[in-house]
Amino acid sequence: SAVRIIQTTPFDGQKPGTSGLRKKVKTFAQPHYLENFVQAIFDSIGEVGGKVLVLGGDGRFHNRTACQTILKMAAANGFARVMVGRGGILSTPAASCVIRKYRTFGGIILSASHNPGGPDEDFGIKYNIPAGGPAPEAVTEAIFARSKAITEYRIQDAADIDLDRLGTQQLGPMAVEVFDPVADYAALMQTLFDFDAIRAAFKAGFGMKFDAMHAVTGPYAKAILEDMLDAPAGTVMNGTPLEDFGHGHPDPNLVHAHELVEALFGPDAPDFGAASDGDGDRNMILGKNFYVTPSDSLAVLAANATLCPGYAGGLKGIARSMPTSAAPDRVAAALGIPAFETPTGWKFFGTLLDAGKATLCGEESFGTGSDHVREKDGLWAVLMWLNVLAVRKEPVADIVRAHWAKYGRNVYSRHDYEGIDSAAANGLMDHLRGLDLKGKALGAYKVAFNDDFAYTDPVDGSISTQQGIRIVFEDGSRVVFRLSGTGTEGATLRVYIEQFEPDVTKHHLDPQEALADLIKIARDVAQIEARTGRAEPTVIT
Ligand code: VG1
Ligand code: CO
Repeated sequence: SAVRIIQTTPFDGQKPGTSGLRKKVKTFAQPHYLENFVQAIFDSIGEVGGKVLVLGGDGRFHNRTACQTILKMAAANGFARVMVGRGGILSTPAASCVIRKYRTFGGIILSASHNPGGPDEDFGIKYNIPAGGPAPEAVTEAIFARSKAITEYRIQDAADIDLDRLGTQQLGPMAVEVFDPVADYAALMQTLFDFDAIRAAFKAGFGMKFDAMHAVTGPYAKAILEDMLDAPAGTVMNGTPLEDFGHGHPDPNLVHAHELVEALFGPDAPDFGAASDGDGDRNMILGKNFYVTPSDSLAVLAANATLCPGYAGGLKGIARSMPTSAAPDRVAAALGIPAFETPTGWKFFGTLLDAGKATLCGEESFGTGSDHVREKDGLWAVLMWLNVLAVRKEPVADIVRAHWAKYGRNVYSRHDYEGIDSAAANGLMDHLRGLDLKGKALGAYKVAFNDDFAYTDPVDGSISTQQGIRIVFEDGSRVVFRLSGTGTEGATLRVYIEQFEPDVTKHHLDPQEALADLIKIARDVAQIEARTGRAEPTVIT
């Protein structure tokens, strides 16, 4: 078979966002669109000749087609071998695991994560570096720059690979190894958690529901929870990956994971509920009639980490994204270990993990993870909770309430205004950026400072600016404003609201009530309704 060199011209807007390039399927399906971006990746990451690449995705519509194209391009660009998950399936954390385990030259992950899938919905692609994590900004900038100058791409003239047949096949001069996407990941989980204790808990009647939301974690959750840990059949709901996620929105939050939420807040609620997103890197944790915010989840896991074999030696540090609540910082202080505050997006945790400065990381957006891989990891978080619950034998709600009683509660909520006009959104951010609020009163709160968050990476010194507007009050409460970098339609404004509550008699309050004054301040100061026409957010988490 021969290599074909195809002439092409650049597309506008192939700039990776918070987590890779995400666009409508229709955009990706245009002739040369995917090819240009893939060639831009191969041109930007150094010599690829003779190297091994990992490939797979969340199984959404266009996943298989894109896999075939990328395999042929990898062959034409000189890769020696590509390891592709069977059926083109590979969760984001499993991709990170496999890249690290087999020391490959990184991998390509096909996912638009929590965004809906289908012919009229979203697709996405990102490159992960040999350490296993999302490419840092220097690399994504190089890929973007290359995408603007591209004139040709290389593709092998060859038949499609059978993605469902395990084993090695030949594609021109390159080997394609179709592998079981679950095995390596499941083996890693076994080294971190006390499977015997979890198995014993299930045997004793501990009840759980896991909602895979028709997305990629289904096969992983069935293999680990039902087959290895003996959870009853049916513990995993919606466990078969579908190209359109069953017309759902595979975002594990109180709004989109409603089937699970109804089960956990219903009359026969099991002890524990969890869900993951399209590509398996997010998690939502529920107890019987109880919702654990992602920020609290990170804090509770950090405080209980030594109950798990993989973390029995203690934690080196805890890292969280800036909009995530400071609950994990309180645990870090109590443990006498450092706490790090990074911009939004998992790529910013990579250097801290590589340098051994942090062991656990998390984001308020249902992302939790550790140094076992370089991505956030939904099922890992669920297993860590299971390990803690199996050892402590207390309800989720009691564990979290006891945590608040000890450390105080960082009352927290995020309000999203989705699909607003981009110009209005940018205008709103410019307006906030122009304010000087220091020392001023907003309602009953006095502003300590306001800024646009900038970050200097403590390991490599790289600087990232304009990472979100913070208004921080003298009592430590704050409101934060960001525009989403993962959406594909208009703009999404995210407003993060946090207040510390040391008084245990107020810990039972609904965050929307407890934060009502700050929520109003945030809306007023940003002029949200006047600028966007929206009186209320579309999603509250
Ligand atoms: C969102 C979240 C962010 C997360 C990112 C990728 O980004 O806020 O915390 O890292 O999604 O998650 P944004 O820019 O839309 O706020 V995933 O599971 O979509 O890969
Ligand atoms: Co995701």
